[in-house]
Amino acid sequence: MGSPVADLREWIALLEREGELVRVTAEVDPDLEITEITDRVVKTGGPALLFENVKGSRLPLLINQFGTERRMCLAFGVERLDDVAAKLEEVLELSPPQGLVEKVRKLGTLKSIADSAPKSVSKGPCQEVVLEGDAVDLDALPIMRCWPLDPAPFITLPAVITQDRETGVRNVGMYRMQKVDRRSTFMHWQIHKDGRADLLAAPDGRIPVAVALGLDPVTAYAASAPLPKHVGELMVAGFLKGSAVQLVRCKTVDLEVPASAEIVLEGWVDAGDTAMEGPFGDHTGYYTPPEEFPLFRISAITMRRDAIYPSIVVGKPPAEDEWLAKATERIFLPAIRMSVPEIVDYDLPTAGAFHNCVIVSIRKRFPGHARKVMHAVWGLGLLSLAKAVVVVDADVDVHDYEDVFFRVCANVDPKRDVVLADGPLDQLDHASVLPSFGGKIGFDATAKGPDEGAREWPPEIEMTDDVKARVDARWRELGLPEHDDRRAVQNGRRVAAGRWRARRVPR
Ligand SMILES: Cc1cc2nc3c(=O)[nH]c(=O)nc-3n(C[C@H](O)[C@H](O)[C@H](O)COP(=O)(O)O)c2cc1C
Ligand SMILES: [Mn+2]
Repeated sequence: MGSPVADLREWIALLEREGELVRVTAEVDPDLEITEITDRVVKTGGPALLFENVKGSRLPLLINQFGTERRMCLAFGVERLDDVAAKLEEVLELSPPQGLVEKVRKLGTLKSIADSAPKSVSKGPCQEVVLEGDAVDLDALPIMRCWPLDPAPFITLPAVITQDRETGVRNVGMYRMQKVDRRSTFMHWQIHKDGRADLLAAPDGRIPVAVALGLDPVTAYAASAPLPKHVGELMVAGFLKGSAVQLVRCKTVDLEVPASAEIVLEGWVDAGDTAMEGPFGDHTGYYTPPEEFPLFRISAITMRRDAIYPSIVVGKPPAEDEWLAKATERIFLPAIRMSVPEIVDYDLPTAGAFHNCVIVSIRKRFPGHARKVMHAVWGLGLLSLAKAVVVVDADVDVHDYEDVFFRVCANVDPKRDVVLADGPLDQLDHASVLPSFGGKIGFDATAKGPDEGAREWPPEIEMTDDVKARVDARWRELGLPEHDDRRAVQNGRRVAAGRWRARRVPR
């Protein structure tokens, strides 16, 4: 396992070979028009698009590279995204090896971790062209204005690189950047994010920043992954790719960037240099209102001679970022199980903009166990921003929303089984009374015993196995149509999400 591609070009070539990419040669407008075209393609599960003739720019624009489960698996070089999780699980499993075979296997794992650290190299294609001073001009890039109320174009798929001044740990995050003029953008570092923390920790309130555009898909994904602050995204990218990310030193700031990037923006962010950013048509499905954010002043643009510009449109779910989020959901399950081992599986519904709602199944062992897990979720990394947590028993498939809804309706006594709490919320949430802080709700939809104040819990209806087998055998004879899964039809589009399930827990 390991990513089959080293950079964006190899990725585009792979997508093309796999019939997963369409080149569009007709001229298209980066002002709203690309959004409308892409949104239709994304919502029908269509291919990645390489717009070769974008109005006002020489650079081609790649979009919808992540838009389906299949492309996401192609990027990671796996059959199912759970295979990526399995690789991580091996690393997270800290138990000492037992026999010789296991020792050798663990040594291999340790070696692959050691080989994952990014490596410095002296030259990289991302610096074939170097533009400094007056030559810096964002107008050359085909930056999209995505939605009608957006006041300006936004760079939407960047890997923003900073460094923690105290620990030296490099951070890479994906944060939208509203274009301000030829040489500046905003930096949308939300309050809970590592990039913001790096800025706040700078003694003089000013930090160098590098932005890599056009990376191999695994490294680009890693920028969006909610890793703990001390864990380097490029290390994880190297581990998932199976080869180290190569870095070159920037021309005008003291940072390193992936050598294979298509385009790099170098510059500075000063905590005192702020203005009102937005509005922006966001992945919540609404416009986030204008808010004060720092500006990014660009000191250099470096790029490949024939650079390709990457983009993504977020908006009302489902959008292209659905699959970046689903990858995170699957990949982080082993890490979540490290701290909360009673969790069997979890699901972040796309309609909940990924963190508004968490469905989690648990092996329940003691009174109040579901509540313990709710509070654990509200204490875990960016899951702490979850508004609603629904807890079901181990035998419920969390990806089967019809079944989950059934359990909530059937098993919840609203007085006994609903938990109201409050805590930090996503900065993008518009429903809370205060920004970034507000109410949370937990539903305990597990079976409850007398130790939790329930009457005797009734048995669930299940047909006996012998009768099921008999009817299976007789089905043809009855002259009735074949039926696979009644629920699959009812769930409509969400059938696709069903294929993401980790492992079915035997009933
Ligand atoms: C397409 C896309 C756009 C995003 N835009 C932003 C953004 O503008 N601001 C932000 O704080 N997070 C944004 N995120 C989420 C962050 O990338 C994510 O929380 C990541 O973990 C941040 O990295 P960090 O944990 O190192 O700060 C975006 C994610 C995606 C997939
Ligand atoms: Mn980080």
